[in-house]
Amino acid sequence: KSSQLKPIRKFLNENKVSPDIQYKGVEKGKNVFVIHLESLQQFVIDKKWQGKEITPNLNKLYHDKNTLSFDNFFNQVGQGKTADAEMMLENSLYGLPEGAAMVTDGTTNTFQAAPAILGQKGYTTAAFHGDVPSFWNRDNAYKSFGYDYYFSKQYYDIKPGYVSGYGMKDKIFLRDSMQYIEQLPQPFYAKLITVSNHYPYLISKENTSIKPWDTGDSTVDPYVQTAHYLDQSIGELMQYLKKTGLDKKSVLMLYGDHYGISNNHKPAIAKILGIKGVTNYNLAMFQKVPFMIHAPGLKGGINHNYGGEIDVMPTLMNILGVKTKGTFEFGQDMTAKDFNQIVAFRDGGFVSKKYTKYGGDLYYTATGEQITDETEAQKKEIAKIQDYVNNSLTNSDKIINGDLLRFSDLDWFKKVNKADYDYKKANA
Ligand code: GP9
Ligand code: MN
Repeated sequence: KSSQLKPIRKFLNENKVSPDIQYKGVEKGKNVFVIHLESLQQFVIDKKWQGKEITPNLNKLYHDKNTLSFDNFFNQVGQGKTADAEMMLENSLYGLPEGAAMVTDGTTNTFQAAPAILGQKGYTTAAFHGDVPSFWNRDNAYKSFGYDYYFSKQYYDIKPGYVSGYGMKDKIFLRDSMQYIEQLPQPFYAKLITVSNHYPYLISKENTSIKPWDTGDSTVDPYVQTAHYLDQSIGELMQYLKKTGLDKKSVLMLYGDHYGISNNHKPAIAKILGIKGVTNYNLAMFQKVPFMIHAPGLKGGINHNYGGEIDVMPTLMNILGVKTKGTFEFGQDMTAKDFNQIVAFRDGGFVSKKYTKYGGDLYYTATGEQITDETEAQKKEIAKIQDYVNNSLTNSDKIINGDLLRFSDLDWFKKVNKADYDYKKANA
């Protein structure tokens, strides 16, 4: 019943922030490129290996005067990995405690997703992915999200050597996606999902231009090579955008979806980070992923606010000047003055400006010093953060598990009708 939404609305209202004025609508009407950087972690940014930058192209973008970059941005995914990232980024709803919401609920639920919202504001929306359409149930979930087009493997002319691991090699995938990008009526919102930097980090000889790490952990060591290749593919994309002039008309949003190196590889992580032992604090900080918004004329700089994937949609919509009044967004505008800076992890852990809780241990976020005997005042502060985290997660879960958005009527938003969409290629 619609009454089930009431307490959730109340919770969201209590935690509302006023979007930042400085960024409000500054990129109104521009094309949007959402660039999914598979498994890319923040620690590789500005990092060298054997005297070579791992991600020279992303580093350049990261420090560009027209890039709003974040250095305390965390992935918040659960078992749904990529799918959870997509759910958070485009709905500001969390993935579920178990499974992948895009799979379990993506076909049947009602959503108020970014592609649908932008589509109704005059955008053409398209997702690109160089693998089978059904991975993570994208072929159904994208209809529910309101994507006009979904270009998956069948839309590409795949030649021998084009595929590695989870799909087309990033350089080829991005290059061959442009024939469709060029045909999209503008303004468009285009999401490009890379895959080459996915475990087990397979890379062919001719694509290799940096040596593997030497931690001795063979699961981890080639990560640096595929990350470097992913970065090169972004470099080539940037060149293309410059050549065609699309860079002047577009916002580029880039994000790493989740860790590539899991917490099961502590000795290797210690070696890569150059630290003696790995604490739960180190592991929490290891969950940082890149997040950047680049556009001509955008006021850039490195923002140090603590935020995460759930906060992307409100942040982007503010920059695009798109109002989403009445939607159920669990994130906040990361550029807002009163941004709460609480990052909820799917297991109930968190990072906040002051405290971090990870693997059951408590730390000061700024220093990494462990807190073992909290004062009464600290206990109260921490309980308040924990309450917010728990309520945020459970309220979001209620929406997805109960398909509650079917009860939300917005006067400015028409509910998505999945039957309006068909992603099958003619004669395929
Ligand atoms: C597959 C790709 C990988 O299409 O997005 O998903 P992941 O294993 O990272 O969740
Ligand atoms: Mn992924």
